[in-house]
Amino acid sequence: MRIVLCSPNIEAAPWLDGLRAALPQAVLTQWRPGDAAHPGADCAIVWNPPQAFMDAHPGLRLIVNMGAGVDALMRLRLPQGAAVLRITDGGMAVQMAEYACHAVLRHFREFGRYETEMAQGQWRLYPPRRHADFPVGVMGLGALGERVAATLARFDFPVNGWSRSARSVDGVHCFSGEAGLAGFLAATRILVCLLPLTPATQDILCRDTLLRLRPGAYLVNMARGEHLVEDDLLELLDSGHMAGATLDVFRTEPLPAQHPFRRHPLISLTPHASARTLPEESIAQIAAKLQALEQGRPVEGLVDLGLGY
Ligand code: NDP
Ligand code: OXD
Repeated sequence: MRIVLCSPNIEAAPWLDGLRAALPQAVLTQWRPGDAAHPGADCAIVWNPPQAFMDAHPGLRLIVNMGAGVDALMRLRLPQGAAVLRITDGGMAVQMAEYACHAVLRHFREFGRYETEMAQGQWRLYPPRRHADFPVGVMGLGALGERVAATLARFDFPVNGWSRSARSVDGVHCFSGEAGLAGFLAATRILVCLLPLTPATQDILCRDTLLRLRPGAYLVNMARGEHLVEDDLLELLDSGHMAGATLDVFRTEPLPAQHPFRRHPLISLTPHASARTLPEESIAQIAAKLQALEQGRPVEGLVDLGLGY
């Protein structure tokens, strides 16, 4: 196998070293913007490659994405017939569960409010809240969303889940498809987004969707910035329908210094940090998947190019 790595914005050395150790029989090279084509490459391992990389390598049979979301790849013209494989979990599901639980519990238990008031020298207690009044809904029950939904259910929140096809997760009330969306939203107050970004999910967190959540709703977006219509969220925070949001991903990253989210008192921000790619785990997973494919065994994470995830 002749593998070419292309990851313009990531330090390549640890990936090259790790992949060479894990796949000693493969020939592995690194392509940098401006390089000529690497002749004979049949497999690419990539993160945010430019179109020029794809154009230079029409012979690729397999493109391995060094992360979970393949939306950036799906925007490119890929070599005809190339399959796309992605990281599934790879140590990110537990990080997503940590992030979601932190955001949900911080809101539910009013820790942000207490921190602000203590810093102002106040000492005030608010009445305890009931889990039953804060049902959580997780959009996307895949490698990451399923773990998040199951973990939140352990904190006694009523948890709803929504996916494209019907799914079943212990302790989670599952809805699916367009037909299930209205019931899912009506049953949800804290909405957690872990959908892939596809033509079907772009702008899904819009005014119409958010208005169908229970009043005093809260949004946690850990998926992609393009899921959220930013002005709609700002309007619904102003109107009081939304009580706040925790956002990890944005339409423009880095988030511009003057962006209205930056200083909004009801919005908590992180810099696309909810689940970091872990090179060691990812390399081991990629190597295992490449070996399985070579031996004709099935692998998880082959992307359906028609659906875009
Ligand atoms: P998966 O492909 O494993 O799961 C996607 C889930 O979304 C599935 O349950 C799928 O349904 C559901 N889904 C897809 N399209 C629709 C639709 N049109 N309507 C309803 N449900 C839909 O993805 P992962 O869990 O691995 O990752 C999810 C996303 O998280 C990534 O695509 C990426 O954008 C984001 N991410 C963000 C990171 C960050 O640091 N902020 C880090 C890693 C990932 P079904 O089960 O029927 O297929
Ligand atoms: C991913 C990401 O999709 O880091 O893996 O956003």
